[in-house]
Amino acid sequence: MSFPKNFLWGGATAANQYEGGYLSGGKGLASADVITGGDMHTPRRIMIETKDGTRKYISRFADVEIGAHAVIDEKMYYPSHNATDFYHHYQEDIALMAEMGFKTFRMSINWTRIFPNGDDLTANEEGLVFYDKIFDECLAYGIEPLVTINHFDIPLHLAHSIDGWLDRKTVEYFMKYCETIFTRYKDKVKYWLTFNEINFLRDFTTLGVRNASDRKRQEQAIYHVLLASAKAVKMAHEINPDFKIGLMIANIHFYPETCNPKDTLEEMIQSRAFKDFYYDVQCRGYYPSYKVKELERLGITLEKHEDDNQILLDGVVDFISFSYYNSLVISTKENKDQSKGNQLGGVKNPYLEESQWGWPIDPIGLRIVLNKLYDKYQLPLMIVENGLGAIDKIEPDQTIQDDYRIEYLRKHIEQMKVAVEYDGVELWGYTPWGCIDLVSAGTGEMKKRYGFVYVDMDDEGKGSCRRIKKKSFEWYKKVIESNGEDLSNI
Ligand code: BGP
Repeated sequence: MSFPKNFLWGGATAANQYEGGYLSGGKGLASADVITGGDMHTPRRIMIETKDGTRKYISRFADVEIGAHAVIDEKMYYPSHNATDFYHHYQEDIALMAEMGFKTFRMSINWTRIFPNGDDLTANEEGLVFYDKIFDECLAYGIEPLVTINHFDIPLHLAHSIDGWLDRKTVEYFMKYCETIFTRYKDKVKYWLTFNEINFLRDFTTLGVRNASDRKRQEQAIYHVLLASAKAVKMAHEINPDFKIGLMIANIHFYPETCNPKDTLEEMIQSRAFKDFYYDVQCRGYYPSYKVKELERLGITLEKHEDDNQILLDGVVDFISFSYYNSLVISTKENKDQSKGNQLGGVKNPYLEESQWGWPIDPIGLRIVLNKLYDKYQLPLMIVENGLGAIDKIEPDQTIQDDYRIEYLRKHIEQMKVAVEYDGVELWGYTPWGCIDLVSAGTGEMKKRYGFVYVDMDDEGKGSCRRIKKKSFEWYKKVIESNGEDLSNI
């Protein structure tokens, strides 16, 4: 058998794309609640009110003007507000996960459900009770919760009042949030991830920073996030030594376009900037030399406290988790045919097929990623996002024949298997993205679906929210039942 007996098969979600109930139970507004829907051709936007009272929409979230506030435009649809309503469907959804045989369920806690403004003196009990119910429901089925502490948002009040992560006070507010949830769920949750795709945090909606395209502001905010992540690791271990706490990075694999050394060098530079830096800090506990040199060249001196270096060292993670959807090609030549991908694009790869959203499909890339990470850091790994965003069609007999999704997942699991069985990589688990349909982060669409379970909801937020099992539901159930041995289609 290739996968270990206790392999964590499951699925993954995020509060702002799945939960809804955006103001229910005392929840406060988060940055994710002010982002409109969009589609493949229309970017998601936020309405801002500038200091002189002018209101306008912007789509480059790193360019929110200093002093501006995000506001809600009542005429617009905001996907996070109801999302696919896990808030009211959690029992039904967790029962469906249990039916598939899930061993784990990756979900995130909404920071603003616990601290509605971020800087509140006391936690919101109603929010804490909500997650108590979710974890109890999971545990009753023997499903281990895998909790992302922060998934792509920040309390809006912190963004408006102190520019979010730019201000070191946010580290302390975040620590209070961590302490609250670590203590409260000490006996219910064992596996934690600090920040979702920490290498994608760089604008107003994720960092809460206005004018985040200013490198100094961006680097300082990221420094605070990394510090907070390290402090969270240390605190978690103090509260419960059995906690396992991991990092989470968007692992887009980069290939140099040719064997021209210039392409390989460029690939190395871009890999470092995009992801290696974040792995290095969180796995080794210090800023790597190439980053130190880069900051020096940019003339950026980070504001630090005396014991910060020790904090980073003390906060190295227990395991690595990452998302993997696609690879990209890096070239030094300009004007090449472009491909899309998870938030980033690259040069078209002639060897790969692409999804309906233009993301290259590369299962072998996943084996390469698993090996590279394990070789370099020698830490256990978890794949906490992977999957195919596709348009699903309900047939007249109410079935959904998503063979394309089965095919995508099957090919990726095959490569995981080789990495474990043949290469000896230590892999703890696999949680495909959006196991129950949810809103797309990139486009805000509903029609870009990833799930094993269809949710009746459209791009304007209309629908009954009824859950329908897709063909992949039965297939994944069989995969889990056979612990990854039987991957054949049904
Ligand atoms: C990752 C995010 C998820 C998720 C996924 C799929 O970057 O962590 O939140 O949404 O990408 O991307 P999309 O929703 O844009 O298809």
